[in-house]
Amino acid sequence: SPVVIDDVLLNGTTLDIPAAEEFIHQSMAIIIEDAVKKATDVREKVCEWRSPDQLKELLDLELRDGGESDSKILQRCRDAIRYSVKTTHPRFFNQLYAGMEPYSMVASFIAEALKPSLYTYEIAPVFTLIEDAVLRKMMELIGWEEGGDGIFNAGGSMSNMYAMNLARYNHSPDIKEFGLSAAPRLVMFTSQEVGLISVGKMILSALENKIKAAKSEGAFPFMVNATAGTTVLGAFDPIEEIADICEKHNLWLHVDACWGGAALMSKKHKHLLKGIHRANSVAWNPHKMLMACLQCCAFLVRDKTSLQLCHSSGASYLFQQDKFYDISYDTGDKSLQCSRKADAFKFWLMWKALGSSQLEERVDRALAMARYLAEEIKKREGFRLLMEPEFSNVCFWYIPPSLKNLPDGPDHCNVSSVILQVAPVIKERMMKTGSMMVGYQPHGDKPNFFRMIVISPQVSKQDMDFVLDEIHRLGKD
Ligand code: ABU
Repeated sequence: SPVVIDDVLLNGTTLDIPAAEEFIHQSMAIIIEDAVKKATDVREKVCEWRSPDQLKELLDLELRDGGESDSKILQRCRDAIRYSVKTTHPRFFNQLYAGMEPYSMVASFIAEALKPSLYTYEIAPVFTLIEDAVLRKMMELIGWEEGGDGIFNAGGSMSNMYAMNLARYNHSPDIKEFGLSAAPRLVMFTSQEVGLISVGKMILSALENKIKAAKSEGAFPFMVNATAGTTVLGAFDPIEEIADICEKHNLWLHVDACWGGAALMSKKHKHLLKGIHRANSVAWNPHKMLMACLQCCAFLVRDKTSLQLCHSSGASYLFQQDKFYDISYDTGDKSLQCSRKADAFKFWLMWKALGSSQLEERVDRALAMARYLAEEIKKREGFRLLMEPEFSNVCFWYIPPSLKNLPDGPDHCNVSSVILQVAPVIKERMMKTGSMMVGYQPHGDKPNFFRMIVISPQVSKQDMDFVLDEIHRLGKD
């Protein structure tokens, strides 16, 4: 039958620029008022808590055949902001990120408006060069004098997966062509904080013993993951000594510095990562302590060719070899993703605006604030510090007056198991009043404790005092 094409569909629709402009202006006004000014105002709530069922009803989530008016859509924008957690609020201490970073936010907006994808230079010339410049500067801070390679990607776990891929490829390159059947039984080692073969906080003798034991069982150790700033305790593995062991046994050393990498900006605190220049690869997330907008995650590798060799598949629809420009700038063939956002731009623009000196101050300030909080905890009745903070994670129990005479528990953290119930109850109360957000968790043999993460320079010691007063207020009955 003859092909029939509806002529109306061939006319195209013109974007109504004045209407789009008006809509964008109005939504920007809402963003500035509600998602920037109100969201960072200490007098406002950190969250307006609703249960999933209440929220489903409030948001009217169903997608229908007909579209809605702009005024209705603007109301939907207001509602989305209203019921979201304000992670930029000065009383948000729940995650490994916090605080408002206006330069980075503007960079996000620009990147979203332009919709680049960083697989080829032809699609993202500016952002490709910016990514390259940011990666080079990060490598300089790590101490790789000869440079290296790297890629911004979709998250710290993704960076760690990149590291495992590269380490595995380095050990058994045939894997790329023949799959896992081409590999012997490979074993990697990491600290207890992140599971797998447990060696505590990377106890060096235990690490070496476990490597030898794995070899004697016929397995092939290929990688050690050292952590610089663990998620819960903020602990740092001894990288220099681990590097010695890795060199001795010819193992790939990856440093997960997603959280602690920020200390490299600080003359005072960079000793925490002593030896990181000996790592084969590093994961470092500037969206954490350095406050770039989410997400902003760099994977860096000392060897200049591994990323390309391990991942390249040479898709001919993107990476034509006969292009008219220098195709070494087509970074997508090194990546596991295809589309990739201009995340480095969010870091670059704020770095340009603040300079390294203000980033350094940001780190120093956060660690000083964490130290202040830890000292306050030691002074206050009912509060008990879990350990001296190494970084800006401050972990502690609160023991309400009603429980203070309970006998100590059998574990060495010296708290009764009744304490397990305290943090979840206080957390529920803080969420429902919206006064602040602080995380809690059990960890190993330690029952539920609070984990305060101090990041933003927009918080003061008054905010630290408020947190302790508020925990006491919410938990004292
Ligand atoms: N990448 C782990 C972050 C988890 C947290 O914010 O606690």
